[in-house]
Amino acid sequence: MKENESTSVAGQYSADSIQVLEGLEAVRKRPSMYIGDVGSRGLHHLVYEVVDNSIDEAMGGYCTDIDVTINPDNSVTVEDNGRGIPTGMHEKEGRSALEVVLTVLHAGGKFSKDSYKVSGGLHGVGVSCVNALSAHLTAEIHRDGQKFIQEFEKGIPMYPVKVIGDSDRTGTIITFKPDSEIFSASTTYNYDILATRLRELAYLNKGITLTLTDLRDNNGDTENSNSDDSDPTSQKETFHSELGLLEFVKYLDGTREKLTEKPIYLESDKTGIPIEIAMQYNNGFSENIHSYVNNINTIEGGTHLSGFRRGLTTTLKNFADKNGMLSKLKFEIDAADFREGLTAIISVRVAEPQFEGQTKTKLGNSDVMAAVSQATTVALDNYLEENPKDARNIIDKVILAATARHAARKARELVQRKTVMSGSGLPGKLADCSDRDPTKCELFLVEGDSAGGTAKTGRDRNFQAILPLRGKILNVEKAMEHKVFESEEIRNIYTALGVTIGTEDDSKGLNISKLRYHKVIIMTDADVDGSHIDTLILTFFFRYMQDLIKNGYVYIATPPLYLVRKGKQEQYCWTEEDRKEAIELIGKGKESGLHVQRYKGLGEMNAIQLWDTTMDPGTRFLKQINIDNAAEADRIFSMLMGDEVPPRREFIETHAKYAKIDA
Ligand code: 0RA
Repeated sequence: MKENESTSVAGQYSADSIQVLEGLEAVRKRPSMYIGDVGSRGLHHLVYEVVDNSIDEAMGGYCTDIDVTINPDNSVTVEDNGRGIPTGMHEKEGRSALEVVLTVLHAGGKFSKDSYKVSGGLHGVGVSCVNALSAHLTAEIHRDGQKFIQEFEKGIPMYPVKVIGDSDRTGTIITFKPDSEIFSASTTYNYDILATRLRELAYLNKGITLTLTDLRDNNGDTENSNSDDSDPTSQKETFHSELGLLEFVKYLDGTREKLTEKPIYLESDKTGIPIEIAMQYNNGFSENIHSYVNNINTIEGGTHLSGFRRGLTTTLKNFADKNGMLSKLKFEIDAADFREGLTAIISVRVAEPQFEGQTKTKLGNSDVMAAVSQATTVALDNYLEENPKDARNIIDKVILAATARHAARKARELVQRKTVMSGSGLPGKLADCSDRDPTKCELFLVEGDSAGGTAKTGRDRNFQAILPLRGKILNVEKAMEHKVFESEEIRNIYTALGVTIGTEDDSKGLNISKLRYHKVIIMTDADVDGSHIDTLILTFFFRYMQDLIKNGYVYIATPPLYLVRKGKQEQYCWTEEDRKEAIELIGKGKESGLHVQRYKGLGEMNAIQLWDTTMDPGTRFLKQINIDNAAEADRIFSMLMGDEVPPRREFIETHAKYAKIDA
């Protein structure tokens, strides 16, 4: 926060105005520095930024409802029933407090106590950033019995705040339209992305009611909104949680078989650091711990996560020892064994969080470690004493995990050993490329040997390598670890990629520093089987090589669905709309005389066609896989690939319009 030492009021005003313009310009020049990127993430981040301010107001106890609306023109309105941003004249700045909040970078803290605001990192850059990156922004304030309004263009006020009527309520209503000059790829909001975040916020901030309403005709799921057969129904959801993380864990673990009657839940504020934790064991094999600091998902973990792990391990170990439950065990239990099949959420509020790590999502504050560890120990100890049956189930699960891990050790070593490989140490089935610079190289994981053969012929062997996979790989969601490492297909993937794992008991010590390709492209048929294989491979990457996804190295190739041809004229089509367009263009609207070929699989294309449509970097479409929301991704994978069938059907039915289902 700047301290301005100007003497005259007028002088100060103009100096501040210049600073405002410079500030806005800085944001518009390097938007990524403030909101991460100008792609889909950055676009959605604008909404989170505005909602965060309303959440702060709610955390202070002044606001109960936050309504987010996606308007027909893809602008977004965030409305709350808080006190309303103050509209009075701000003496020192020579303009209203509202204008200061909306135009001065990091001004938020000037007026509110801002106790759990985040300094640095992605969040907490302030509404002024949203304003700077919006073609238009309207602030409507209800306060002191009046209704105020002020509008902005690219962050610059169109006029000072003015009264436009009376009001019998209080609150803030911000409507902004992202600037397409900044978000040049797309300014179309995705309902599901916003819904997932608002749901998460409802669980993280119990008691608050958040709603999401989509007023667009087609709910934003197509870029070309000119189709006239769109369904004009609006979509609306309400998110509210009375029990907070307790309900969040139930939601995330909905389809898994639980080991305890209900989640273990704790809330504590003993050390001045508010801590909320919910955890539940299931009979699965993965560890799903999600941690948050001031509502931000700390995907790189940090001191709060370490504290939780330490508390969990020592408490369970002491309890088991004390009750003689480990006496029969002939080997050491590893810390990871205490977390197999555990779903947990840790949420802490830290006044001055220090964020470290590559993506600034790793908490560094050292005092948080002991606070979380202690809170975990106290709550877990009580729970185990009071629920002996659950305690027995948990310890049995830990012993099972330890035994399986012990057995898996050999299998893990198999991955590292050069058994199924050719002289080069690479899998015999791999057709490698000649370039050795990983940043230039691509590996295609191809469904089936026959398509693999076509891809080998069609590729550019300088930088494209091919690894054919035999049909469906193992469903790792349902398999114990040693089965995974015993699978030949999966071992081939490890060795082809040059990715290694710790052969010690901590199997998750993934090492991708020798990764041989920075694009790993899954290429399967454009049918139901192909989608299933995509999901199986993605599940494997998500559970065993998550760093690959996080670094943006994983892609899905998109082969075309049709070829429309007449004489020498031909056009490949990826969607139904493409096909209609091609018929319009080549056949002048008539299908007679046209040859329309439906591609059911990669095998129907020859090598040249496969290169032209799916492999040539100049013309192909690659879908990059990213994890927008780790908790939701975890839930979806457990549901799609786990053993409970009914929820899977429900998911496919409700998402049928997204799923590619063959007629
Ligand atoms: C500063 C002071 C006061 C309220 C707010 C900020 C405020 C900001 C936002 C942003 C979105 N919704 C908001 N609601 C409130 C209140 C000061 C007072 O009334 O004493």
